[in-house]
Amino acid sequence: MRRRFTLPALTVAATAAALTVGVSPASAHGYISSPPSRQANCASGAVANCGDIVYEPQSVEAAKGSKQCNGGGSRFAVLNDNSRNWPAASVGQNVTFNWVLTARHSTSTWEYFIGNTQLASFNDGGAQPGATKSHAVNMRGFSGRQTVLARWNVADTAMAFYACVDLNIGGGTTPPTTPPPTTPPTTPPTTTPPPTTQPPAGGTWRAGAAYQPGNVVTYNGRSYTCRQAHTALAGWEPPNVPALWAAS
Ligand SMILES: [Cu+2]
Repeated sequence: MRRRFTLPALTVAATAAALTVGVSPASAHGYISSPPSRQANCASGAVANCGDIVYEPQSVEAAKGSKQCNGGGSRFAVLNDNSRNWPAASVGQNVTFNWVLTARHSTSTWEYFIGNTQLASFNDGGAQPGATKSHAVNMRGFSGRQTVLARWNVADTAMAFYACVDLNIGGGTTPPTTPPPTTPPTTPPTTTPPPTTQPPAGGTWRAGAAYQPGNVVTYNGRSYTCRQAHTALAGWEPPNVPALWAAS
């Protein structure tokens, strides 16, 4: 997507998106789905009363260089609130972070921090990522409850995407099991975008299909309702992308 002079336009679009159902694909970007980031925990309903982030966990975009969970932008300040009871995923010293990218911006680097310590940096040299991205990151001896800040630095804009992941780090050498995909919502969002027409009968989710809000699909035996218009890609399976699909 072209982003050279779209900051005011983006703000308007994001505001409009917040006021209407669903979210414009133009404001879709990416976030860490597992271990669940703070925005993923909001989108899944694991943490309540998060505000608009529940509709667009992929949209935590702000200028590069921030150490705040919301990137220091004007939106989503709830993500910085350490007094929230953020669930902490139990992990070992090696953690695989899995991103879901709803827009695949060419990328300079992916960075991971605990406090001021940079745990890892991955340089993509301007390449365009796929629909998902995974990084194995060593916790460098940090233990106990910690918050990892991840930054996805876009190559051709001044912006980055931010995700904070709360972890409970064990000290052992046992490699961690791969965390499961973000769990479906246990409680519905406070305001579910109402479909304007009756959802069609559910077919099986498939990559390449175009979906509209209200469409119902089945995937691995569960049904999901589309929350945002999009064309499905491999890696965007409904359980992976709560921004796009709500479990029924
Ligand atoms: Cu984007």
